[in-house]
Formats: sequence, structure tokens, C-alpha cells
Amino acid sequence: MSAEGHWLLKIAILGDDAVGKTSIVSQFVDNTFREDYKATIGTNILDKDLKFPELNASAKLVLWDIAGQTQYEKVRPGYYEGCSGALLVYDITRSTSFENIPTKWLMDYKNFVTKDQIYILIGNKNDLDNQREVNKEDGEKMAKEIEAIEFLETSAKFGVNVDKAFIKLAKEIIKVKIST
Ligand code: G3D
Ligand code: MG
Repeated sequence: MSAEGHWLLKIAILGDDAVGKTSIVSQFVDNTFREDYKATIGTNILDKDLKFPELNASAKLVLWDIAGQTQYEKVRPGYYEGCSGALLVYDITRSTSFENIPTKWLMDYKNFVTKDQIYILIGNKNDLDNQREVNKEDGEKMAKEIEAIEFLETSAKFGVNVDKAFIKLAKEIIKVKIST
């Protein structure tokens, strides 16, 4: 394999409780969506391999999915250690989850991860358009403001844009790592 080689990328999945973090990760890793919702206990760590022939590279994405009821303050430093990027997730049917992105999740990420600040903004549950509280335009606007590399609306339930989000994020991280 070339010098670009194989990358191990730790990705944090951040956002309020019940925005769909665990559902997004299981859709990406297992192509499944579970209706019988069991709150994540502690931190779920799952991985998935991706290939990027156009970059002559491959990656193992190690996905850290934290639970809301975890004593977040205690686990936080370890959670962010060695992180290469993040998915910042809100729920399009809950505006408070959107408002917490810059004030809580991004601030936290930036406090702990100083080196690699590559993240994507995700508006999840876009299959619930009739319950929508956050416009797509507002999502796009926030993504620009916080300098996210991309904004996507996803449906973890139907697998919409989920793979795309992880592939885009990983690819950007690798590009930056190759060039530095
Ligand atoms: P979390 O890990 O961020 O806490 P979960 O969130 O993945 O556990 O999801 C919280 C709830 O939202 C679950 O419903 C889950 O089924 C639902 N959900 C997640 N993603 C989507 C989506 O894209 N569309 C829809 N319609 N629902 C979604 P319950 O009812 O089990 O609490
Ligand atoms: Mg969860």
C-alpha cells in the first residue's frame, strides 16, 4: 500500500439525548434501525472500515456514541481524547437540540479537541417533516457560522444520507492528514 495507507480515525457522535445518535451509528455500521429503543448505557464504541481508492487510502472509523444519562462530566476528557472529527447531531423536530449545538456540543468539542476541528452538522429525523421545528435553511446557515465542513439532513430510520455523512467526514479528515 502507498504512503497514504490505512488510517485509524476516532469520531465523536455529539448531540442532545434522543436526537438519534445511536440510531445513526447502527444504521451506518449494521444497516439496521431498531424501533425498540434502549437508551445507550455509558459509551458505545463501534467501528467500521471504509476504502477511499481515489485517495489511495483506507480507514477504520472508531465511533464513540455517548449516552445522555452518563455522568458526562466524568467521562468527557477520555471521550474526546485523540478525536479526529465529530458529527454534531440535532433533531429537526426539536429546536432546543438545534440551539444546543453551538452553545453546548461544539463548545465542548473545541475545548477538548484543539488539533483536528473537522465536523459535520446533521439534522436528523427528516422523515418527520410534519413535526419539523428547524428549517433546512437555518441548518445550512448554522453550518456556515460554525464552519462545519458539511450540512446534511438525515433519516436514521430510513438510512437517508447516513453513509454519506460518515464518508464525507472521513474523507476530509484523511485529506487534511495527508496534506499536513
Ligand atoms: P440518542 O442515541 O441520540 O439518544 P436514539 O437517540 O438513537 O436512541 O433515538 C432516539 C429516538 O428517536 C428513538 O425513538 C429512535 O427510534 C428515534 N429516531 C432516531 N432516528 C430517527 C429518525 O431518523 N427518524 C425517526 N422517525 N425516528 C428516529 P424512541 O421512540 O424509541 O424513543
Ligand atoms: Mg444513544
